[in-house]
Amino acid sequence: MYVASVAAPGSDDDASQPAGRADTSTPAASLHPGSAATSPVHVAEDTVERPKGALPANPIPSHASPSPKRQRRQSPKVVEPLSAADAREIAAQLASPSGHSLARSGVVLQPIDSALALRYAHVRRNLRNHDLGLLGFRLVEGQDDLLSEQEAKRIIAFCEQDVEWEPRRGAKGRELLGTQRRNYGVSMDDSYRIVGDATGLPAVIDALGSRCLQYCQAQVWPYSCNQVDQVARFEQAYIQKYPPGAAQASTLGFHFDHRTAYGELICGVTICGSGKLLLAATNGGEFVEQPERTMSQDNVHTVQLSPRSLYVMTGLSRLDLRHAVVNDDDTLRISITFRSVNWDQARRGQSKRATRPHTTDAALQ
Ligand SMILES: O=C(O)CCC(=O)C(=O)O
Repeated sequence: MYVASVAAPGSDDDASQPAGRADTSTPAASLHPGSAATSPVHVAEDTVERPKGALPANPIPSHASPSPKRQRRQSPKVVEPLSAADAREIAAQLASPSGHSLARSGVVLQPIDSALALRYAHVRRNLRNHDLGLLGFRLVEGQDDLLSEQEAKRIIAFCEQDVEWEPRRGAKGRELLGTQRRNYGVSMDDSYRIVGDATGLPAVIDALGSRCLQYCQAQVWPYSCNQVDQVARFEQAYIQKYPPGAAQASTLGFHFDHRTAYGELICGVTICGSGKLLLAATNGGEFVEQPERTMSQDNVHTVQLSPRSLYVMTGLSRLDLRHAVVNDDDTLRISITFRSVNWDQARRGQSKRATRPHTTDAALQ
């Protein structure tokens, strides 16, 4: 059992809190079962020594009649840990059409029963200490058959020769200086709406995407909402370069990959370099401002990425948490993000504007 200070769902846990802002809610317990904080916290009685007969300076102890708000903060409640069944239930609600719209407005926990909402709110506030596996996330490292060193070199050589790199674009098409990206396959406009049809991926990129998909389809994904084995192929490969050093351009701000236009399964491969993937229920932006501070927050989970690793997002890590990237290493990072497309959904918001590769940041919903 865990003990947490209780906040009304949708308050300090609200998804609208920016990552750069410290989470001021202070849970009274860690997530480690069996720690000292696993039993309810007792507020100490008045222990100040007074001369015999003297009244306390304030005869009414300050905690005797707290305001309802204070009372709520001061009385910790026992919070059960999030179970596998809970994680699946919340993810399933999010994947349903109404759950999705609730997620967009940041009140995802409202319709879920309150005990479950409380457990999940606790997880979101303490994501740093939480097992992301339960939220449908997986990191795969050291799998040469997915991406060998030789193959990585081939992909880098292909990118260097063939790729027309361009900067990402932020609000109103503004170029985000120092950023570099290239999109293959399904095209997007800067608002992340799909433009036109699939065009296919270059063979060397497609081969990597197929291996990632095959790998995923050979695994069990108990916390995904949609069947991973129903994904036919990845139709988009989005390549990005992150210069070293945690400068602004070495980061990608918190965002969702569009949650209806793209399939639930997202595969991210670090072709070279390393860096960090951040997950949080938080607001987005074009860059991660103050990366160190952001990564030290309790509500942010940071995953160290190694060269040639693959991360996979499904379930809550995909549908409820935003992700961001920080390359705070001293080498260039090149990544490829593979996505499948839900064509019915994607066409609904299809843009009539001119075709232009998208910016991932514009995917903020
Ligand atoms: O570089 C990465 O691994 C992440 C890229 C990403 O989040 C995106 O393209 O949406």
